[in-house]
Parts: sequence; structure tokens; C-alpha cells
Amino acid sequence: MKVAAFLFDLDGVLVDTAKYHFLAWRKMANALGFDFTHEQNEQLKGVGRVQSLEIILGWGGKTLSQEEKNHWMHQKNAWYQTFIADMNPDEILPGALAFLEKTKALGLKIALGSASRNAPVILEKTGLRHWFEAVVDGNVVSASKPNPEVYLKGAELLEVAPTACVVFEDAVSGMEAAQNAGMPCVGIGNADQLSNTIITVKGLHQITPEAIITLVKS
Ligand code: B16
Ligand code: MG
Repeated sequence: MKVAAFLFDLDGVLVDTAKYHFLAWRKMANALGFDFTHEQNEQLKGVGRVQSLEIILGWGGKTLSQEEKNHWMHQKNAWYQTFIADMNPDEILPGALAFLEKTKALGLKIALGSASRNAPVILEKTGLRHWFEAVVDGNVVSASKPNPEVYLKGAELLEVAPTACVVFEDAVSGMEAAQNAGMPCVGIGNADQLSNTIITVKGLHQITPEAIITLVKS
């Protein structure tokens, strides 16, 4: 099958918003009387808001009512939004713009596949929106990664067969979503954690679209 589209995750692939999620969740944890580490935060990458809260409360040994959980998710998001309000194009990760440019020049279609409900604001603040023919984010999907919905919807909107898509992901849950969608996945980050990929690199600056196409075909 000829590669026809690249589907990109947002946080950890094109921008680093994980640091802002960490600051905001940590502020909540501290207000509830406990703390967690940067290493623990790694487990929250690509994981949706509701599930992230459950994991963090588990770390602190806290049991909250649904009303309290709603309150803290709302509060965390308000803190997070104050951080991303100041984002700008300088926060695009190294190599991402050049990679998108080359992808477009090769005639491939491009979609976003993010778990975040804040993706539209991040795309606008960083000036990335115009690269995507389709944006699938936490506002339009009902099942979070590792469910394949986010990437299957991206393929559908681009009118491309799932088998003709390649996914770029930094999170284990996202890598599994690609796998469940039947799409080859390029891992961005730590090769020890992202094992089920066609290749894993530290960032988009280390690869080219041409190299990925060759790899998929081989
Ligand atoms: P929000 P991605 C994910 O973005 C983040 O990696 C994850 O940490 C976050 O909890 C999730 O979005 C939901 O984000 O609270 O803004 O809706 O990696 O899928 O682009
Ligand atoms: Mg991610």
C-alpha cells in the first residue's frame, strides 16, 4: 500500500505541553496534600483528562466524590489554560516545521490526532493550524487512546485508507491506538518505552518523510 497520509499526535510530537500538564496537575495534587514526580508524570502522556485524574488520585491514595472530581478537573484545566495562553511558535519542537513542510511537498495529506480538548488553542497560539487538513482532538472523539477512534477518524476525514496512514506518537497509549487502527507508528521519545514502532527517534529533527516512506515500504 502506498503511503498517502501522516497523522500526528500533538503533545510530545509537535509541541511540549506535557510540562504544563505536569505543573497544573501537580498544583492540584499539592492542594490535596500530596506530590508526584516528573517520572510519574511520564505515565500521563497521551492519557485523557478523566483517566489522568484517576491515576493521580491513586498515587495520593485519595478517594473523591464525582462532584469533587469534576471540580478538580475544571480547576486543573483552568490552571493549564493560563499556561498555554502564553504559548507561541517558539515552542514548536525541533524539526517539526521542516518535517511538515517536506510532508506537504511530497503531496501527502496531514491530520492531527490528539487526546486534548485544548488542541485548537495550542494550534492557534503556535500557528500550526494551517498544516492540517483534518483535526481530530478530545472535543470530537468519544473513546480515548489506546482506542483507535482518534486515528481512524483522521483517516476517514482525509478520505485515506487506514493502511495508507503513518502515525507519529510519543505516548504508549497513542502507539497502541495506532496499532489498534492498523497503522504503522513512528515513536517519538524513548525507544525502551515505545517498542511497537517501525522506528523510534528522539524527535522529528532526526528523520525525514522520505525515510519513513522507504521504511514502511520495505
Ligand atoms: P486536555 P496528546 C494529551 O495530548 C496529553 O498528552 C495528555 O497529557 C492530556 O491529559 C490529554 O491530551 C488531554 O488533554 O486535558 O487538554 O483535554 O498527546 O494526545 O496530544
Ligand atoms: Mg502525545
